[in-house]
Amino acid sequence: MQIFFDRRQLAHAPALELHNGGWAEHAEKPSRAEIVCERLGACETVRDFGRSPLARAHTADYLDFLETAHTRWIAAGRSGDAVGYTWPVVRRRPLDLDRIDALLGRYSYDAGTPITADTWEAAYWGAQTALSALAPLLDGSASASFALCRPPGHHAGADYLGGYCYLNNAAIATQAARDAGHARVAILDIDYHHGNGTQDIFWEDGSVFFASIHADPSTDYPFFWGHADEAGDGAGAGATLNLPLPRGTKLPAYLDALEQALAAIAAFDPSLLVLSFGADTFEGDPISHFAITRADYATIGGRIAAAGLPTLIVMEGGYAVAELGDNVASLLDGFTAR
Ligand code: OKP
Ligand code: ZN
Repeated sequence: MQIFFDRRQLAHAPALELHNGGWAEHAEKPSRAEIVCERLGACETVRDFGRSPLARAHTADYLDFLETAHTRWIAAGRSGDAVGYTWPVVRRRPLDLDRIDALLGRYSYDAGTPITADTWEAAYWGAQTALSALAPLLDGSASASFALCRPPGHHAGADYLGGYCYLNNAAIATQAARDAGHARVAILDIDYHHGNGTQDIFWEDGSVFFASIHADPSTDYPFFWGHADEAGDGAGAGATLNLPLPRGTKLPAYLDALEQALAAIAAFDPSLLVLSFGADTFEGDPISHFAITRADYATIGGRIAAAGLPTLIVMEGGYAVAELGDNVASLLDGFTAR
């Protein structure tokens, strides 16, 4: 399997996140990607597809905000990472505000996702990593590839960041595949957390099927999205499938959900699968509560490969850094062995 990685993604290193009422060391560390890269060995060079494929999944004003936010933060006399503190919830309307704190509130939904001086650079190359890994699938020279993306993307919507995510790598690649002629693309999100940003981007899009297996949002982040009754709207009605599972879930119940997701994807009959892969379902993950083992990832990878679709695997979460390389290798080995 071809593996794509770009070291410019490592520059993003937020110091702290607001966690259970205090500022804690940020869980989404550069070493996550470094350790996976070391474990997997040689990586393909990432190409620059420019800004236009990003603007197919995100709004132009959001991209401008993300690119300039930290500069504006410094210009406002601040230091360190930029984080919002006021979010427009009640009777929101499209006010044209200039103050950086207002913009942070407008373009984000949580306080766990700081913007550093290097966030744009890292996120930009994360998106290019996904697009580069998609390329061999589009020209038919490969049937599967792995985009080692960081920071993750699946919580980022068309015009907002959140959940450690800034640019939605999987959504950008999915839309690029649509634009390259794939009539129907399926996204399977197996990160521990619901991929609310991806779901939102394709909510009314009947040409993209979004299936997600994740921790029940009644108990886990992101709380407000990922409930079983969320199924899409308009032309996308029925093209979203949410399979929330309880804390403590082990492989057998997980595989039942996976079979359900894969059956729905098969019925949708896509020509490409994008797998949003978070290894935070791991039993030893510090911020999550499933009980998937390293060996289980090979089983899961094999089962997904059996769907027989050209597959772009995009890295999302996974915070047990010491075990992350082995867990990712296990899923990729299980996928290719099939
Ligand atoms: C990103 B991905 C407070 C808890 C917020 C955010 C989890 C984001 C996970 N700091 N947790 O889906 O792995
Ligand atoms: Zn996650």
